[in-house]
Amino acid sequence: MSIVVFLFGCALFMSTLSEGLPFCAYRIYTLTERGKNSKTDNPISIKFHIDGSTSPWHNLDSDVNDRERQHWDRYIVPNSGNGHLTGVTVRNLKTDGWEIEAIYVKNLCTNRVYEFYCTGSCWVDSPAATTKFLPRSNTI
Ligand SMILES: [Ca+2]
Ligand SMILES: [Ca+2]
Repeated sequence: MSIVVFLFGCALFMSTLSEGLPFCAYRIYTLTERGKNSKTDNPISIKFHIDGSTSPWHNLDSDVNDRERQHWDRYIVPNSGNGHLTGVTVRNLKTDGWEIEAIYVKNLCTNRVYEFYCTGSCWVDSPAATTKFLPRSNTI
């Protein structure tokens, strides 16, 4: 192994350590709509659709009051492989509805960003619309 490759590997490892992230996590950004009832304080979970298979559910939880009106929130969840994301499904098992404007998912291993924009109604709440599937809008 050359010294350059070794140093690069060390730098990558240290940057991962300094962010406290596992390798190949997904970083998720969500934007809540601006309407009156768009915010929620309910637990929300997400799963990923990747080349025809689906991941387990992952809780979207942070240490702030997240999912407030017109706010971006940021989460980290384990990576589900490096296949292309074709969609995400969002779940809300309680009655305080959440209206989504957009979700971005960045694969920290590949640096690809997948964008999921809501068109039309984009509410998740129980029991009317416990889950909402968002197909991929774009890939950066
Ligand atoms: Ca909230
Ligand atoms: Ca609400």
